Amino acid sequence: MTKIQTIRGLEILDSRGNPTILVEMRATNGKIGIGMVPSGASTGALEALELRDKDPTKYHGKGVTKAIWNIENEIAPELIGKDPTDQAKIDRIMLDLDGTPNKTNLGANAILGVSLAAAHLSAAVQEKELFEIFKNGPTILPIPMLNVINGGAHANNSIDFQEFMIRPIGFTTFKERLRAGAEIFQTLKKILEQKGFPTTVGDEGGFAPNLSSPEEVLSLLVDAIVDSGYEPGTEVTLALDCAASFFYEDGYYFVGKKKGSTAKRTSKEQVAYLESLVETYPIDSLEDALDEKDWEGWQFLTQRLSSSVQLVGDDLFVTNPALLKQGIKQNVANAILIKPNQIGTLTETIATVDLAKRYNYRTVMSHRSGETEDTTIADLSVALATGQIKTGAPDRSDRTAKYNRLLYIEKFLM
Ligand code: 2PG
Ligand code: MG
Repeated sequence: MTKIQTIRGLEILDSRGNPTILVEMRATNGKIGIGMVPSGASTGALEALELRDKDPTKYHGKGVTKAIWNIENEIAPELIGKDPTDQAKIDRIMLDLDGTPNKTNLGANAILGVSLAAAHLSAAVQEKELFEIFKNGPTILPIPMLNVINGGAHANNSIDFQEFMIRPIGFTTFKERLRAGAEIFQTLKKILEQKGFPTTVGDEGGFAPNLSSPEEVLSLLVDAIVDSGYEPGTEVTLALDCAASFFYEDGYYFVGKKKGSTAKRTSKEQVAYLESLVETYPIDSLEDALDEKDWEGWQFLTQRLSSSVQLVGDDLFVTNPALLKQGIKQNVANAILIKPNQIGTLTETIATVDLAKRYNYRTVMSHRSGETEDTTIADLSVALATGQIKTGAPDRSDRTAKYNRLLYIEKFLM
């Protein structure tokens, strides 16, 4: 049997220029698997722990050498000699070794790096594509959700909502979906230029102009869809990630926080406002529409909107099966964002997708705002048939790497 021979970690940079982890796992037959770990900016409070050095003299405290030490000195001795194709066992050994609910001993970034490297090594050892080793039913190419205007914690502009996405739903192939998205993105750039706005981009590659309100952004997006020759609502819809925790404080949703306004809404008023947006614009998906602690508000939101809109829990569920179970029980949301680094292992990530599907919650595979050239989530979206993926705008290599991998899978591998 081929066995794991070495596991090594390396401090690399993510797309924001902050340190993150690369893990290399080698097998006795010479095959190599490499995984790279992403990092969020608008993180949910209950996410598994991202271990940082907190040494102010290096990388402003964001170094990850302790996590790498854990990989090479705590995790590696337990995994060397084991079967690299047994993902569940590898992940289980790490979970037991860590022994905490939120991976606070070893760090979820250390654990996920190894989990990802093991998956890639498993594919290499079996001479299979990555998506093939995880598939447990029919595979499908996802609908991309392209984040074309960035705000919130992802851009230094005046917009409070974090992500304005386009969803090319009316096409049969991934290639056509991505082409529509890329065309609309280029049209949007022209419209912004014509109106005198800068077309510099935010953390996820979307434009980050100082637009005055969500309504102004949404109108521009509808214009960009129409001017590109597509029909809003049937061919291309809109999605928001409000990332509402960013502007929620003491039970109120602040309106125009980044512009310094102190106007605020109650939870019910915020739901009414979102309803009006959904009625006016072709929006069919709302992520983190309310704060992660506002479960009562979420129940009300779900009652009001779940029959017409996909309500995605991100910070709300943090890819955690226990929190998703609570959501299912309390009739909160109808979809879940899936981010492997929120929970820390691929085995747990897959379990959360399975649970969501069993209860008819829709699933959206997702990147983080701090990314690398690692494209594992593209393969996972196909293998687990999540149906949707969000991995930023159709520009910047950290984002297009995933979209390009999906084009490759569709053309050459399916
Ligand atoms: C989100 C993500 C990814 P971050 O909120 O959905 O777009 O952002 O990685 O900063 O949490
Ligand atoms: Mg989100």
